[in-house]
Amino acid sequence: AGYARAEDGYDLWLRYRTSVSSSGAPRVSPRIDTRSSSRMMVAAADELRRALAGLSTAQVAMLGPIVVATAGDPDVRALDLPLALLGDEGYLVRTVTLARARVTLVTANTERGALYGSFALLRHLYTGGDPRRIALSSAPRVHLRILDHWDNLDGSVERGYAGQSLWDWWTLPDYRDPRYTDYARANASIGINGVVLNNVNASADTLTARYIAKAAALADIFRPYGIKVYLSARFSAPIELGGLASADPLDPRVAAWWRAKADEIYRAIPDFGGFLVKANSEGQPGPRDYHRSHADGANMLAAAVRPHGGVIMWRAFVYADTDPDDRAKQAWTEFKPLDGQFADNVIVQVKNGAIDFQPREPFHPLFGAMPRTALMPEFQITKEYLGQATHLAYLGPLFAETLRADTMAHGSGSTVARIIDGSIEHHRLTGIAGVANVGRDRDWSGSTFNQANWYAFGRLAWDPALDPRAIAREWAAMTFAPAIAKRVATMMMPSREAVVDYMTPLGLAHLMATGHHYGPEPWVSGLKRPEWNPVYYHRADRNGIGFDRTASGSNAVAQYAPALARQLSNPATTPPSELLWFHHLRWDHPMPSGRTLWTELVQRYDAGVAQVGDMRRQWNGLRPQVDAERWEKTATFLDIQAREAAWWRDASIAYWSSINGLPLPAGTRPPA
Ligand code: GCW
Repeated sequence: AGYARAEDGYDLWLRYRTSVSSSGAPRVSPRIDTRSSSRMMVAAADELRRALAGLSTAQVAMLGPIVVATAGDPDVRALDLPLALLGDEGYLVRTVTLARARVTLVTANTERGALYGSFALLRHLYTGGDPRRIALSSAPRVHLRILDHWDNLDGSVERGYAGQSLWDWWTLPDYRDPRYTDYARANASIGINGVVLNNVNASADTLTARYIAKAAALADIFRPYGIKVYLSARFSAPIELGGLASADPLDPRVAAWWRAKADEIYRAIPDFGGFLVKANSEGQPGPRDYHRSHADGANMLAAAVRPHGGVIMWRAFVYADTDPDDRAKQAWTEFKPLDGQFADNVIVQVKNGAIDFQPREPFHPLFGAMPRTALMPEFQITKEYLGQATHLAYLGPLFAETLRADTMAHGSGSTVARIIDGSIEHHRLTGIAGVANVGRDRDWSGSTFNQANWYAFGRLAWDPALDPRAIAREWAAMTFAPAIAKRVATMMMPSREAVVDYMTPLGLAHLMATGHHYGPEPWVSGLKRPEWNPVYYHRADRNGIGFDRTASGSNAVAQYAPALARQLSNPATTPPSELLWFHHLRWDHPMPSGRTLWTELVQRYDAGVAQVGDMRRQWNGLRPQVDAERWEKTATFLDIQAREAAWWRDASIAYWSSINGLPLPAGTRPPA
């Protein structure tokens, strides 16, 4: 006994301590009765035991014995609880009287629901909830809640900023790093039930027997935590691995190769989830290489996994060299005509916005536009365009903004959330994906606050209606301590808007440096393809700035429902936050604030920089309540962010003024 554990962030939000100084050392053993010895129920019991060791003796006494039992248990049946609406993943946790004793009951229709209920109980207790009167109940609104890893077989991670891939392909399948289990615990705690192991820019080797065995080992570790494994499939694998002359989806030999491949995978992984496919985008092979449609390609694969209950997640991120007048229009142009043509075990995966995971994008026009096709949104948890490893940007508000956006496609109130959870279009298959920000760093995500984005993604995938501030508080209570949760959440909430402001305010987008996307390069103009250049996106000249996507320009607004398209066609009825995404306006365009566009733009950059200074000060105030190791790292990262926010502002303003020749608005500090 008696050495201080390093606070290196490894435990994520599963620290199980009620304050920063409490030790988590076992004090009393609560009674835990799981009534089943399945691997899943053993996992639940282990978690409860581990976690309850962090509570005080008094708290454990108030909780009473914990009973984890499914609906079929005679004791549970006798209580006649409202379990019908919980489906096969929901849970109910209640203080009840069983055989004359007060107990905390965790119940559900399935063991998986009971596992989620166990984590919900722990969340309740470690966010300051009362152990005596517990009444929790929830069921997920979305079925497939998936993390997409962009992990390569050589251990690198595309757009990963938290170290090498978690998967050690060299030592798998034999060595089962305990870390894989901790990863599964973290995911199960927030309801994630699927993991795509490899990059969408996929190597065909993933589908060889060697790698299938490795994937099977991971699937086996994840199974007790309710997590299925999926693989990204390279569309041309029948050529590379099968020696066929083509990968034409309508060629029966190609279909037969995929059927045999699926059979082989399911022999090793009986509950394999299915394939994720990036086709005909950024140079990836696909059905268009054979003049077939995306539906032809997806349906051929869907037929291969169908006998086993698998699904195909087919990406709509098509970004091809087809001389686009507006890159934002490509996905809709290619996919909208295919509505109704996809098999019912295909779900089309659509990025939250039409370009590419920018700090802010209007919601993707495909949501609401394909009522006869199951669609799942794809968010990026890793912050490719939002300061990568170091900048603090809490993405809860970004995810929620898309989910709450009103497509108006089926009347007002047809939000993206209600499209994708099936409540409007009645799809059986529903899903939501996030590109993981997890790697081999001790703290998994590269920084403590990046962990919050993994957490928030999982919580919003479970229930897209959750409030991002409440999620931030929950996370902060478990990650630090309930006593400071509110202050930490207050610091987190404006952080994403700060990034928008100092990088790409008022609807600007894609002004990041070429290739790595870190830092400002709005001036780049010489790259081969027009839409590789930032100048393509901002279109600034002496007179004005912004991308005209109305009828006088690319008319991308016409891809939205008519009522919304009308609003977005007029600058006066376009939200200022999306103004320059949809409109090219004069520098002296009057803004609702009364300022000119130029003055407002400069003011936004300043506001972003100021907000970072604010966060830094708030973090100083939290120093006494946070352990030294996590406090120092965050403080240093905030210093980096403060410096780079100013870099973004100064570089951007200097560039814009070199174009418009306008003086800096009064009250602005000139770039240092
Ligand atoms: O965001 C862009 C990234 C690519 C990525 C691509 C995609 C996996 O810059 O690195 O490739 O999108 O989503 O397919």
